Amino acid sequence: MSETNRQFTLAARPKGMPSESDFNLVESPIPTPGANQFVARTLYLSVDPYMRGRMNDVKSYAPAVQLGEVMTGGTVSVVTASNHPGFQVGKIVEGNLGWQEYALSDGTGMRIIDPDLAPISTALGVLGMPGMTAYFGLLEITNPKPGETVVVSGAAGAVGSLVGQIAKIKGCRAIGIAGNDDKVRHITEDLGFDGAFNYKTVSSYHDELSRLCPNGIDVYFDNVGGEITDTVISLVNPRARLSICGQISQYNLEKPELGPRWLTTILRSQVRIEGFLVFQFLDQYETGQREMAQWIREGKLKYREDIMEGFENTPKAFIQMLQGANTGKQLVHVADL
Ligand code: NAP
Ligand code: FER
Repeated sequence: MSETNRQFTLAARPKGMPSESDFNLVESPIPTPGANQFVARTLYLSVDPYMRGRMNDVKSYAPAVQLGEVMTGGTVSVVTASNHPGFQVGKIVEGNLGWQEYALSDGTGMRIIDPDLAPISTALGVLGMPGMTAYFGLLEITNPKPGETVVVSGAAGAVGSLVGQIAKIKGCRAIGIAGNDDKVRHITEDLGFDGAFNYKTVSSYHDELSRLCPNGIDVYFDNVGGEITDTVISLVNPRARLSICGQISQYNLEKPELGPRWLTTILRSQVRIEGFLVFQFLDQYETGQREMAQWIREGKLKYREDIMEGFENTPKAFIQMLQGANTGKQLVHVADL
């Protein structure tokens, strides 16, 4: 075991797409726990689109990461030293301990994971924040009915790949939009989506969506925003429901993009658009996790993890995820148990 802790701190606030120089790799002593504290060693780190927002100096649902501060992020870790009665040495814990190899915690926001129930990495993916986003963002926000057509953008990613499969479980027709041909093949052939297209190579979003959704669009799960979403909205059925989960096409823009005015369509078609933050469903996570785990056991729900090896590659994993290199949930493997 190394004697020093390594951490990634925020070095600069990016303009546009982040670069590796926006992060500093710093070394510090491994912390020692005080009263009612424990130290945990990171095993897996999650890199997520929301982290791009935390790098900006703007107030949102959570405070920005300050320059020089350790980057925020979800982790699965093992307790290595403890003065906390609830978190004994050897326990596997999930929480937000940030981009570092060792972290000090008083247990706030941490939960103990049972490694016998599922691979521990799933606590950051299908049975963690992205999984709950797909589950509640689809089922609670849009209430999809059998026979309806559900379109999801960002369809091969951590959230989107689950949304399409949950739609299928509910008896819907699932159509995905993703950024390369392998992703399109994966979601249709491996995950059972009814159709999909590569938004980077088609000549018309409108023509592809019309072809794949002959009965129109009843539900849209939006991970990306921008022109893809504008086009979906032009094709929605009366009483369609739109779940606004993410707008990743906008996160790295230096100037806000202007789009068409579609509120008349929304009015005439009596469409409901609702944004959500997964944390609003925190008190229902257990239900979601139980049902998702059951679907996995029954073979109805598949998940993929894209794992980058080595703590030092965390910024690279993050940037590549923003650029679309991942299929399924992007993780960083930091250490073995
Ligand atoms: P992810 O989909 O696994 O990874 C991000 C993906 O976004 C990339 O793989 C890339 O795939 C796609 N992308 C990047 N730039 C794009 C662009 N300009 N246009 C279209 N697609 C682009 O990430 P995730 O964790 O599952 O998150 C998906 C979305 O959900 C994000 O917008 C995120 O912010 C949001 N989210 C929201 C909540 C909430 O509480 N509301 C919680 C979790 C996540 P392609 O190859 O397809 O381009
Ligand atoms: C996310 C994207 C955006 C997310 C949260 C937000 C939890 C919230 C943004 C804001 O409050 O500005 O992926 O995940």
